Amino acid sequence: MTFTVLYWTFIWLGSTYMFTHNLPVDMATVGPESIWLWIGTIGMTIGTLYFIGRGRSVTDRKMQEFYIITIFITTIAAAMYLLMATGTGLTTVNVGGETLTIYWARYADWVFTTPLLLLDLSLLAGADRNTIATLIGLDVFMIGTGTIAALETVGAYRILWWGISTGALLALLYILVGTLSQSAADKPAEVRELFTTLRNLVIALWLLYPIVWIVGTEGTLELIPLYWETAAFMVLDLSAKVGFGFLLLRSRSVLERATSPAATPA
Ligand code: RET
Repeated sequence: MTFTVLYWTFIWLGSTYMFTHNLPVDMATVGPESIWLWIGTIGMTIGTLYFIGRGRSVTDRKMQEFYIITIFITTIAAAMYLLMATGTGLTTVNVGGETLTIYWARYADWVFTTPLLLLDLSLLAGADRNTIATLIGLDVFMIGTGTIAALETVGAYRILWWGISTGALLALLYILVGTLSQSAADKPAEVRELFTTLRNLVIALWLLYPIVWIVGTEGTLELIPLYWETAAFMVLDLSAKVGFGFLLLRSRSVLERATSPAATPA
């Protein structure tokens, strides 16, 4: 709540300043793809309210961690989707004489929400601190270099940064399949099953992001237009955040088992 109030206060102050001082406001405007951005905003908001509703009666502090993390994930995404739908969260980048519309707010969303998703998964697996730090470090590096790719003005360098970012994604997924799965192997059967489901969901969905990026506007190939690219990212984001959170928080007994210190393999 405090976060949301502070956030929108800053946005409001910033835009008021820009308009009253007649500063050059970016000329990028939202096109018909705004329909998907509004659906994203509403979907993330419903997800947030649902998780808050479910989490209200949870008293165990360890279990609360999963709720707090997941609620932050969809709250941040709802705010960033609103920023995109209302036309602030985008800019234009000139690449070889061609003007691309880039929704920068996606990266502002992902740089916070993807580490939080990995934290949820790591807590479920009972990972150690080094594994969590490596995963989150690789993830922030992936989104950071992905942001450079999106804002780069030389076409070949865009692809180069995309490659670097994709390399970080592959390394990250390798750790999910290796070290993190090994940590989860010590957990009771239901916890292991939930971990495997969520891990596979992450692998399948996250691999689609660089593909949508490269075949969409950002990859300059524009095999799919901005309209459909925005729709694809919205479906991916809702599945990777609300779908993931729903599966994670669905069974209280599994979370109880995951957090109980006496948890031993069945
Ligand atoms: C970019 C472009 C550069 C190459 C790679 C990317 C990966 C992005 C990912 C985003 C995941 C977002 C999620 C959001 C949650 O809703 C930045 C698209 C590798 C993996 C899970």
